[in-house]
Amino acid sequence: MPPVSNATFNGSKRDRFNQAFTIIRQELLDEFAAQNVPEDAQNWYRRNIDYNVPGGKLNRGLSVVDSVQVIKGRALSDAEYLKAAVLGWSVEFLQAFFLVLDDVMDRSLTRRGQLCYYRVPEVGTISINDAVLIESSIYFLLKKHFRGEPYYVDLLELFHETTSKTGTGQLLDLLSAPEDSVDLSKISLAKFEQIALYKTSYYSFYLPVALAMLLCEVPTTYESKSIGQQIEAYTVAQSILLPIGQYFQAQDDFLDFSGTPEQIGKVGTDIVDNKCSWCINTALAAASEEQRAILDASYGRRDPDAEARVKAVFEAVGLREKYRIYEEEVYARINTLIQAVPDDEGPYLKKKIFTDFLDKIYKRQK
Ligand code: DMA
Ligand code: MG
Ligand code: MG
Ligand code: MG
Repeated sequence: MPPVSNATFNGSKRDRFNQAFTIIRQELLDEFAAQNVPEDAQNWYRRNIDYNVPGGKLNRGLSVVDSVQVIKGRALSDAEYLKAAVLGWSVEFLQAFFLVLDDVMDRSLTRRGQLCYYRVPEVGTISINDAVLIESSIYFLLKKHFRGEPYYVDLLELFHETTSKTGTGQLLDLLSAPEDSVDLSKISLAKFEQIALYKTSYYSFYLPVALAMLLCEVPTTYESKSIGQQIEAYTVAQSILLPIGQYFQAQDDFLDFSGTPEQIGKVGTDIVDNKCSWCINTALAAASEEQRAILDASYGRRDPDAEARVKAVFEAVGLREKYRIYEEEVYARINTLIQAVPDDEGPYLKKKIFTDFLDKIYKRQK
């Protein structure tokens, strides 16, 4: 492999991003080996990365690169591309870190079309430590590629704060879904929205765009020439991206119920896990007394027949149609928010950052 400073990127958007992964992966493996650890540990670390990091849809990672290009308003040099891709892959590493642990806590079976990592026989609870190593890889990459930049501390704080928000969200998710004590009167769509905000919106939507903004050195506050107003750039970005994240989690919950494992790469567990999902809350709002009684008796039980009865109620209340209507409404509402973003020349916000990201997920089937 040529030295990183001479790396070139070519082909499709995904090809280029994967070429950056090859470089990043080798940097991590070299650094790991340089600690003089035995070969079995090196092999273990390599498999950990390869099993958990690269196999996703890459929406989050690619959005960093796409946003950088939109803000700069031009194609990137290879050196610029690598920096953007390192930040993009750092989001994918953060996602991998959370997913390895999420699957343990949710007792999930499959992820991205393969066995959940903790279910690989020789892995088991070592997956918890492997998640730590995936997370620490982020900080090695940031140091290696950004240590000399004026915004290095901002990157670190953003990753730390985002991790904290997501951990909080996972706690809210788990506390709202106790094992063996189902009480559907304790959950609500408002509760769903708060959980989704913390567990999903910050790391999946705000983080990729905020990283691109930091890389492009978008100022915290600037005077918009096009509308003659002060813009709090990161606050405006949050006001759009956080609702997109809640919409994304509603999709994730709907696909957990309606998607096939072949389609979504995972077996849905929300019903048996007693999760405060978009589906159960939307069904509760529409259920008759009889249907409510079935949900009370069957939700959150680790029993396939009980799960089937819940699914039958979801169908009977017309959940698919309610989701279709919800998706149209939320898409229109978020587009209205985006239309208020001023487009200014220079390293500033643009509507296209947000429309591109929203259109990556609108009507997604996986
Ligand atoms: C995922 O929520 C949230 C994080 C922070 C990984 P989830 O458990 O609904 O995700 P999945 O359906 O992918 O297991
Ligand atoms: Mg899960
Ligand atoms: Mg979860
Ligand atoms: Mg889910």
